Amino acid sequence: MFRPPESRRAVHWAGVATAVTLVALGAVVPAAPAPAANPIVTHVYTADPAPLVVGNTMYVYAGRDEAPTGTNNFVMREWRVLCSTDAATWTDHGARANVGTFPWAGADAWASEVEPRNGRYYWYTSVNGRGPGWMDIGVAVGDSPLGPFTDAKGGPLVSDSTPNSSGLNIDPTVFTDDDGQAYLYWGGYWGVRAAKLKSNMVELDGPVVTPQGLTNFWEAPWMFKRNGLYYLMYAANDTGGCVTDSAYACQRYATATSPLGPWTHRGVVLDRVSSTTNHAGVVQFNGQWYIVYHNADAPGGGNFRRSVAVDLLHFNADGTMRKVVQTATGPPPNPGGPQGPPAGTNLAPSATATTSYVSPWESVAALHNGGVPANSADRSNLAYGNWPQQGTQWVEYTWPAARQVNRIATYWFDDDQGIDLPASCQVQYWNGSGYVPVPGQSSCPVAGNTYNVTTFGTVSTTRLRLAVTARSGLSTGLLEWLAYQP
Ligand code: FUB
Repeated sequence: MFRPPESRRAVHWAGVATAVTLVALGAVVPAAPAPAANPIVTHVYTADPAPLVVGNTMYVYAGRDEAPTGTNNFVMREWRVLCSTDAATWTDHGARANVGTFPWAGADAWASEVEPRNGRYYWYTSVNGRGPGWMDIGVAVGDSPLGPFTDAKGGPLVSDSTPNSSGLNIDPTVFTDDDGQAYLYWGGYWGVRAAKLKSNMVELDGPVVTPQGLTNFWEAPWMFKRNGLYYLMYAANDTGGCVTDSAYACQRYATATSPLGPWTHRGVVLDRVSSTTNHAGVVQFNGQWYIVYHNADAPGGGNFRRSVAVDLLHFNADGTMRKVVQTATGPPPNPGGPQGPPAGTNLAPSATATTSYVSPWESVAALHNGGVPANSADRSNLAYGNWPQQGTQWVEYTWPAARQVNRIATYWFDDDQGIDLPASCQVQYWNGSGYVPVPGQSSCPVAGNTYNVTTFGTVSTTRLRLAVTARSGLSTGLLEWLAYQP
C-alpha cells in the first residue's frame, strides 16, 4: 500500500483540518477544478442544470442525485453551484441551498433556476412542500450568485392550489425581457404553464396561462431570447421523431415573437441522452452559445445518478438551432477576453490582402490590421466575411518578394447569423505555376474564440492562400490571419 511521506501526510491532514473548520463554520469549500471533460464533475452526481453568466463566470445551478445504486427513485436534498471561467474546467462550490432553505418544505430538491434582478439573485426551485399536494415552486434570494440564499417568500410561489397550475408544479424557468418584465414558465406531466412575475420577483402578476404550440411538452422548460426571437426549449418524450422509448426524452424547442407565445414548434435540438430524463439550459458565454444538460455517463451513473455535461450549441442563419453533438470531451476552453496572438514574426502586415469575395460591409483589411479579438463575435477591429457566398472561398497574402513561411494562425469570425465557423480550411501557396497545398500541413483547426495554429514545412513564396470551406448553408469570415516566418 502506498504511504505518503510524513511531510506530505502532515500537509494533507492540515488541509483536511482547515476544511473541517470551515465546514463547521458554515462555509463551503470549493473542490479543486475538475479536468475538462463531460460530465463536467464526477465527484458527486449532479442533475437538472441551469446556467447563468455573471461577469466572466458561468454558474451552473444543479441538484444533487444521492440515490444509492439500485434505488429506482430520486434522492435529492440539495442544490449545488458549479462555476467556470472558460466553460471547460469546472469547480464545484458545494451546496448553496437545500430543502431546509424552505421551512415549509420537506423533500425533493428537483430542478431549479437562478434569475438576477436589481443586484439580487432569485433561486426558483421545485420542492416538495408539506402542504396538500406534491411539488411546489419555491423561491430563495441571495446577494451574490453563490448566496447565501434564504427563503424569499415564506411559502410556495406556486402550489397545487394555484388556479390553473400544472399537474406537476416543477421545473421553473424565469426569463426577464428587455423591458424588465419577468416571466415564469414551469410544469411537468405534459402540463406547461406560464405567468408574469411582479417586479419583486416573488409574486405572480396576473393569471396562470397555458402556452400554446409547445408540441409534445413533457417537462423541463428553458426560455431565452436571441436576436429578438424568443426560444422555449423543453423535454418531450413522444415517439414521433423524439425518442423510440417514451421512458426517455429529447429536447424540442419552439420560437415566438412575444414572450407568452403563441409558440411555433421547430424540432429536436438535443436527442435522447443516456439517462431517461433530459433536462437542459442554454446560455451565451464569451461570444459562444452553450447547452448544459445531464446524462448518466459518470462512472456508476444511472437514471437517478445523473451528471451535468456541457456542449457547444450552434444556430443556423435563419435562427433555427442545429442538433447538438453530444461529446465526451466537452467544449474547448473559452476564457474570453483578448488572448494575444501566438509569439513569432508575423509577415501579414507587410502583405497585400485579397480575396475571392468580401461582403460590401466587411473588409479584407481586417485580416492583417493587428486587432486582438476578445472573441469570435468581436468586430471592433473590422471583420472579413463572405456572406452570402457558400462553399469554398479564399483569402490571400501577396508580398513583393518571396518570403519564407512555415506557420499561420487564424482567428475565425462567427456572427451567429450567416457567418459561422468553417467546416474546414487548407493553406496553399504559389509554387511558380499554380496554387498547391503547403507541404506537411498539420490539421487546420476551426475553433471559435481563439487563435488556431497550422504548421507546415517552410515554403518560400510571394503568395500564400487560405482556402476556407463553409458549413452547409453558411458563409465564413476571419477577424485575423497571421503568417509567420520560421
Ligand atoms: O430531477 C428531478 C426531475 O427529473 C426534474 O425536476 C425533471 O426535470 C427531471 O430531470
